Amino acid sequence: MIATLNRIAFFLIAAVFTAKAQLVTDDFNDGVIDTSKWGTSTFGSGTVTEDSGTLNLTNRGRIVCTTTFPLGIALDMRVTFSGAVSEEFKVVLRTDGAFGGAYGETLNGVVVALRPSVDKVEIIDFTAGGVYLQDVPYVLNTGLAYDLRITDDGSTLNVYVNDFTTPVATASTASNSGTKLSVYNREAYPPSNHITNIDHIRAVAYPLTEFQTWYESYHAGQGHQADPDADDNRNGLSNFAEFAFAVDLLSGQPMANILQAVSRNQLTYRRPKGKRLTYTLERKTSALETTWQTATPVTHYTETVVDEGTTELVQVNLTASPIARTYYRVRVAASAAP
Ligand SMILES: [Ca+2]
Ligand SMILES: [Ca+2]
Ligand SMILES: [Ca+2]
Repeated sequence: MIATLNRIAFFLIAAVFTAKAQLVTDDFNDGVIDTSKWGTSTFGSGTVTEDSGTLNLTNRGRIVCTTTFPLGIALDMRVTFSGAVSEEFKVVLRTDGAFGGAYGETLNGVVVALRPSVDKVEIIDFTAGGVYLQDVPYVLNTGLAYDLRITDDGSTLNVYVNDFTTPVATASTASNSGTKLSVYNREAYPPSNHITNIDHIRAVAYPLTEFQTWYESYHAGQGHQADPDADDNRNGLSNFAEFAFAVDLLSGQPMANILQAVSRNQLTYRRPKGKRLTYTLERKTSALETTWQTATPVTHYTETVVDEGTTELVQVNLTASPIARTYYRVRVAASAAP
């Protein structure tokens, strides 16, 4: 991503760095349970396997994510029930991950239960002693894949199944027993095997970040899975960079239209207004230098910001003595907070 001027004066490079937004992601495709992400355990005749591209919980197979989660998370996964119908599948948030009691179930946390045996979706507060917060009818068939989304802002939980616009169940509770996430089958025993196949599991902090919300505005329901480092429209600019430089995600633009050298001594770029983004002008005077230096205001440049409504145009006027080749780039980073 290099833009050059006539009669080479300087090069312009925009570089974007951002932390991965996803707390955990797994597609279970390599046939080996990733122990850096999942702790597994069983009760009774349960098993946990990774096979045929999914994680498979048979009878009371259980997993606990090794990640420490913030209080608010959004969790996506694809769930398919196979084997015997009598099945209760549980996702536990706000838990310490401990199992116990006579049936080896979660000891605490807020549970989202899918129950094909009775065609219900439930939200149960185990921290409060097993209080049913929601208990709604929902047909769950064996052999069909269900896209499950749970959003938890630390107070209100929404459970979506296939449709990410209208929740199937909603409940609020302040209960909080820990920073872990566990997933398990309740059915513990044969004669028939009760199997839940899990795929495409992803968790992100919730509420969504500004970047994810922006992504959602182009792809309804997909903001949770927005990958800042991906290049959806393959124009050489990461999705996050398109957000940070106020580019239309769908149409895209070449780099030269984003960070522009309007003259030998001025470059401009556009950015969205009012976002928690930090822009830093950096420079180096030789392509052989491996490190960039932060440009110093006044000494190296002055800046004029033109208000354009929802965006602003930043005019960077370079004040350093012209050197045949000085390289500039704008680095942008998102603040940790949304
Ligand atoms: Ca794996
Ligand atoms: Ca898979
Ligand atoms: Ca792109």
